[in-house]
Amino acid sequence: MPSRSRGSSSKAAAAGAALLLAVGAAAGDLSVARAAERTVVMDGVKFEPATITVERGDSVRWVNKDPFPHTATSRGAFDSKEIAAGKSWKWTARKPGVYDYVCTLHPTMKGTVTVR
Ligand SMILES: [Cu+2]
Repeated sequence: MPSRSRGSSSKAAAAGAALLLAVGAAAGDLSVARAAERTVVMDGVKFEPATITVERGDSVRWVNKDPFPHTATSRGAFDSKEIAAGKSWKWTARKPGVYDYVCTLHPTMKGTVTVR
């Protein structure tokens, strides 16, 4: 009796592990296929590209190539705070909409992220 119950519980554990593996692999494939990372470069006191459209779930990474800090700030939506020279900051787009943003340090620096 003890050996029988031991046998069946290890069988169940093996089945559970196989199921977890299968679910994990499927989720991994989905995220690789669907979530993209897009880059906006901050260079010459400009966002390049200034206008970008992404899919919900994608992320946008701002990369500061200027030798001084910038921000990517969309009131009520996202705020990178100061991104130092040579650094970057990433935001994941979770909600569809049109997000106008500025650099709070250089108000002539403007951009738009559209999330579909
Ligand atoms: Cu700036």
